Amino acid sequence: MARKQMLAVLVVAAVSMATLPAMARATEYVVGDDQGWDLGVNYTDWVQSKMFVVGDSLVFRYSPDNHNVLGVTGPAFRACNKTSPLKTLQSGNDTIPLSSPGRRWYICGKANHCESGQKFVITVLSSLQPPATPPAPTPPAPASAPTPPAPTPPVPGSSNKIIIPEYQSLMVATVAVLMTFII
Ligand SMILES: [Cu+2]
Repeated sequence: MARKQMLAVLVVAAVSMATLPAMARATEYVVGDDQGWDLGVNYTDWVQSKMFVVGDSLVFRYSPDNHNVLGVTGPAFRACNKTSPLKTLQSGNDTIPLSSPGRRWYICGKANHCESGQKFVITVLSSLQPPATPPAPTPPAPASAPTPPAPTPPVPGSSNKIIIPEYQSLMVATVAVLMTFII
């Protein structure tokens, strides 16, 4: 097969991998999965394995006698401030469409549930492509440097984790193969 044809096939494959998952995807995430929206569920763990994209939705399932859902601002989230939520849901089976990119904060407004950990924050992406790649870790100072680097204090609330989906690894592999043809 001619090299150019080979290249064309690879380009088509790469473009398909980049666009197909984005078009096919519109996921309904049941908050807490089988455990639902309740006390004693680690929502930080639940969020960590997910990637939220515009078009997806959150489904909150809970006993409306015991819980509710408040959509709040970042500061209200951190302080568990329930006095002026942006949105209040209390049916026990609430769906929230994620219609725009950005951060969303949810807490339970009952008793001290928020303080007990019934809360989570998500970042909704505009597409499957992450908005930015995480910065590469700074290499340590060379051994010849006489002074050690000054310790940097951890920045609170800066854990803006970006998950790179599997298909992007495939993309990278495909591009690598492409490069061998071009070079
Ligand atoms: Cu609650």
